[in-house]
Order: sequence, then structure tokens, then C-alpha cells
Amino acid sequence: MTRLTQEDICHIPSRLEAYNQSLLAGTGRSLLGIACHACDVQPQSMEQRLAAASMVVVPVTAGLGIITDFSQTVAAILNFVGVAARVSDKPDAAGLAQAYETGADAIMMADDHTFAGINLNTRVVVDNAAATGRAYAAALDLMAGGISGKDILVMGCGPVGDNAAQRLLFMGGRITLFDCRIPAAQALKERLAPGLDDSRVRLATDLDTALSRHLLVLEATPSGNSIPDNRISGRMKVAAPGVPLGLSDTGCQTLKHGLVHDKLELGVAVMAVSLCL
Ligand code: PYL
Repeated sequence: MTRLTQEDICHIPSRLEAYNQSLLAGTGRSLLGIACHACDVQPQSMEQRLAAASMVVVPVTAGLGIITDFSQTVAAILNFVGVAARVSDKPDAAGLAQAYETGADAIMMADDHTFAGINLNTRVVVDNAAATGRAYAAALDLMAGGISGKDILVMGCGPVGDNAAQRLLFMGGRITLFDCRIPAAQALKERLAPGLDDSRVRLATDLDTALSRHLLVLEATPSGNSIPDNRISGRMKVAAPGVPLGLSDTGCQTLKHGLVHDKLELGVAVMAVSLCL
């Protein structure tokens, strides 16, 4: 998992409305709408639940420590999707205690390895990597006008790619897995398709060939140049949770609204909906 930097996230709150408009243009849904699609719920039924929920984001000093603006950015995304969210005055245990004492319905906190959301009433726990995988599978489904029966290339078989692949299979997709660590791709195939026939889950050994054969791509790698310009066409749809983004500025311009990428927004929105189901 790539550790975000203040530069990655400091502009997110001020650009949320513009990002929401770009999601509408590319998927037909808003940030909340995509999150609801990822969780199989209707936005209308979620709006009241989100508005009634109070959430506290607790900064965590463990490990490499606090990322400036991280907690404030998570709270801004939660507020944008309708949740009453705030950052605790203190980090770590004191912040967690304050959340409980002030009657928060849920908390969110992230160390160097896990970004978790916890509903303090229902004990529901949601992990950001799982939420992000579901979010981007949902975004690709919407960009593609439905992915059932269609071929998707999943690049990156870590926690985000794994969860995205599960969701794409659940929605009827036929996936080809690629990871530069071949054992990781093989292990994920075994986990995903112990009983499924090979037509639903395949392995790609050569990325360039796989890219030449797929118009639907879910890019979940930490590589900054995973999809070269010569493999991008205006007909492709790319859902890219990978940080940093695996496409050049030229590649992004070629895709136009056929690309969804952000550093935190979609994953946090799915975490919020998941905690209020
Ligand atoms: C959750 C993000 C998504 C991509 N990379 C993940 C990351 O940067 N994790 C580290 C988060 C550390 C937060 C720090 C704080 O400010 O509370 N402990």
C-alpha cells in the first residue's frame, strides 16, 4: 500500500464538488451514488441514515505518524456524502475515548497498515482496501454500462485488486489477473475460482498482450506508469485505485471521462455507506 502524502490529499476537500461532477459525467452517478452501487443499496434509502450518523476520525501517531491533512480530508469526504463528521481533538487512545464519550456512532482511524471504520453501535467493521476495491469495481461497471459477461483486466493482486476482482466476478465479469509478482496472481486465482471454470478467471503472463486485448481495465498497482500511452484508446474504460496513478497526462486525456481515479474519495464513501447499512 502506498503511503499518501500531504500533497496527495491537501486539495481534495476544495475539489470535491468538481470531482463529483466528473464522476457524474463518467459514470452517470455521484460519489454517493457510486458508493451505494458498490453496496447494492439505493441512494434515497441511505441519505437519511448518513445524515443521522455522527462519525469521528481519530488521527493515529503510530509508526510513521500523522499525515498532515489526512484526518481532516477523510472528515471532509464524509461530510460531503452527508455524514456529520469531525476530527477528534486528540490522537490515538485519547481520541478514541473522546469519540465514545461524545456518543459518536462510528470512528475511522488509520495506521501505516490498516485504515478501518468501526460502527460503535453495531460493531460493523469496514476496511478501506476492501471498500476501495468494491468502489472501483462499481465505477467500472457503471462506466461500461454493465460488466456482466464482459472481459476485464485486473492489474495488481494486492488487497484492493483482490476485492475488486471478487466484486467484478460477483457482477458477472470475466476477469484476467495480472501481477508482476506471478505467485500473487496465481494465489488470487486459486482463491477466487476454486470451483469456477477457467473461462471466468484467467491469468495474464504478458501485460502488453493483455492490455492489447482488453477495453475494460481495473488498475490497482503502485506503479506510476503501468499502462503505456500506446496501449490506451478512447474506447477503453479504466478504473484506477492504484496510487500513484498508472497513466501519463496524455493517457488521461485520451481516456477523458473513461477514467476514474482518486486517492481517498471513493473508498471513504463506500466505508461510510457500509457503516450505515
Ligand atoms: C489509507 C491510504 C490509502 C492509500 N494509502 C493509505 C495510507 O496512506 N495509509 C497511511 C495512513 C496513515 C494515517 C496517519 C494519520 O494521519 O492518522 N496515521
